[in-house]
Amino acid sequence: MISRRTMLQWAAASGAGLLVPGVYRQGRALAQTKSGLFFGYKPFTQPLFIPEVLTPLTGGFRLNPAPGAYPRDSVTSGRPRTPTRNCADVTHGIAPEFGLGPPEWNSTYPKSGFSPGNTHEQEFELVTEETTHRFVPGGPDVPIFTYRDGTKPLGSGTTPGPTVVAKYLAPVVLRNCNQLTRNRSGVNSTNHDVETSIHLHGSHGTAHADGFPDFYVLAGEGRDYFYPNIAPKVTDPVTLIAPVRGGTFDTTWIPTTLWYHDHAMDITGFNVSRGLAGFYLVFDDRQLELADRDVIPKTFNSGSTTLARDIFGGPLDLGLALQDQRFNADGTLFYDFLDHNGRLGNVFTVNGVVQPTHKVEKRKYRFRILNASNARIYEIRLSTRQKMCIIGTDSWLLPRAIEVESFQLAQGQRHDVIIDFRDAPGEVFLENILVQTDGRGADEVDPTKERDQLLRFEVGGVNSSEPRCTDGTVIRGLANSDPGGQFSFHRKEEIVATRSFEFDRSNGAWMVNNRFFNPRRADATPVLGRGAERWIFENGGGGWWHPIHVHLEGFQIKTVNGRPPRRERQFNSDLVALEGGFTAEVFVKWRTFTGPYAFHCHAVEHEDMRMMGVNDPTPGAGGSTDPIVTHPPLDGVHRIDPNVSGVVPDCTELEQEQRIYFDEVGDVQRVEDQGVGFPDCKFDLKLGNQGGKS
Ligand SMILES: [Cu+2]
Repeated sequence: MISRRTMLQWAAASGAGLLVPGVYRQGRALAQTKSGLFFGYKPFTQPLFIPEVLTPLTGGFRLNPAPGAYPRDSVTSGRPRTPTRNCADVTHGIAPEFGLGPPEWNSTYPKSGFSPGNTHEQEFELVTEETTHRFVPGGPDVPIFTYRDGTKPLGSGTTPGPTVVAKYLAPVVLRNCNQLTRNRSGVNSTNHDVETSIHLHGSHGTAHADGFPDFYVLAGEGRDYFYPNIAPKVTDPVTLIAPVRGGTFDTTWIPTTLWYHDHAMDITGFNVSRGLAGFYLVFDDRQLELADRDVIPKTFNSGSTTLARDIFGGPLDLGLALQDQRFNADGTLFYDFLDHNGRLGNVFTVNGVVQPTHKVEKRKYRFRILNASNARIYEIRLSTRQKMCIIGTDSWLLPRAIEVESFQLAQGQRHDVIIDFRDAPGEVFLENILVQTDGRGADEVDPTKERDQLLRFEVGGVNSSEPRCTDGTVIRGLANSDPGGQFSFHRKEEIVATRSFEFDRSNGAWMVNNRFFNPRRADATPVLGRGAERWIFENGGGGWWHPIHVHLEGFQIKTVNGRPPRRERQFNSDLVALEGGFTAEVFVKWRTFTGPYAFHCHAVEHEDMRMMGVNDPTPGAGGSTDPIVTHPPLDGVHRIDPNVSGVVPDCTELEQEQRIYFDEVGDVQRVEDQGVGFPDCKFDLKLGNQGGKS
């Protein structure tokens, strides 16, 4: 496997410098010059790439074997059969929540009765593969990692990957096949097996399908990701308890703008910077209604949900994934596994294209703007200083739109923005005015000079007469004051627990509450469905920025350094940017699904170097035999429950052969001993004591 650890081991063994060919090169990295020249490229002369919408499998359900019906070695052992390096051997299984009959955790499902088990409504196939990509015309063909629509030909993967368009309350199964194998034919820049794990960032989904860092899709194998596309359960206002089964959903948290990206332990930074990211959009009745009223743009009169794909992910609803890349002199992508501070690029791309241009008409567009960079933070504005109308923050719609001249995006954050090109001049640039010189964090907003122009809009046509999006335009609506409003705040009276997490540097690596990440140790075990919690994130300082992201549930930011955050960050977020020395207080509820889930710094090299914790919400046993209810927490005493995680029971030889796990005690001690990283930590430690720390 290719991993940060392997790199550290090799570097230590060779006295540094021995690194994987094609991945790390020495020498001066190529930069975008002032005049924009990059392999002779004149900026803003190539079109913006718009990912295609991922094709649902048609004609009923075509995944073979069917989700949940995998070949087993024996019925009694329940173990998946020995993998054959064939993707159809879906050895990583599916979430246990998938097969529970008509899923009571979704009381309004099934809607159509479409599936034999009423378990899901759509199937997708997504292949992870390496291919080449031209960042600029006439430039070299550069090996990148891509996601490919499984119904499309080999080698047609893209970055960003295909956009998933899903419907609220319509569960889907996405089968991912990881073709990043060592001996793959075709493009093979690493000559290594590359393990992956897909995180659906901002989703409220099962732990098995959440991209937990070592719930891998091993090279050559597959994994079924079950996405229920629900909102969390409503907490009863009197008992403060959300039911594990049945119940209704908290419409405040209906998901909207998600993105999927790699989350594999140790190598997320490598995998994401190399291309493994895509958009995942969820639509609901509210958004269809907003489209009907032209609050959000549409290409056709929606009227019916069958036209949803003309609205969402279509030409008026564009995902923009912002990245900063670094290239070697030969044009290949530069990645330094020994840089744990943060990979900062010097060439800007939008959807994998260096400084593209996009033709727009004088009308409204919806943009889902995503910071997909590893270390860079952006302050985004339009060159015209025209205001942008924010209708969503991270995964969720705002109750009412907020107009701003600029907004900040830390790594992983999104804003769902309406930009109206009416009255715009013929040329408008999307630009970044935040100055940043290294992985430590942003320096300052500089509105006057050295602006980074990311994307050029070429504006044409005649002014439309659509209604304008303005400050206060009702979007999700406030439950207590807007007719049909769906948004409400977590209340102080609901708080049942407070937890604090300090994010600190330690000998060049990164810690949470003075501990390195261990996937087999829970750092929080909140009781599922019970009230709300106050989580306090403290940045230990040193000037390092740590954008903190939690999985499973979004939170509501109450204060940053004792003050309310920016207006557009006062509602729902899944990430809070902590500048050096900053402290943030957020309210969060843990509902519906048991863990484990990660929470971590989204400066991806920090995350890879272990600035991550495990949150393992548990409903507690309570005498129930329900596999969901009886799941014991990952509290450092209990081992991970295979019924919940979908991993193989008792860490069997299969998993040992694949070297997924490592000894908890051995690993943590070695990390601490070594100071930086884990050069002596091997994957082939004896595994008998896994999870047995007391
Ligand atoms: Cu960090």
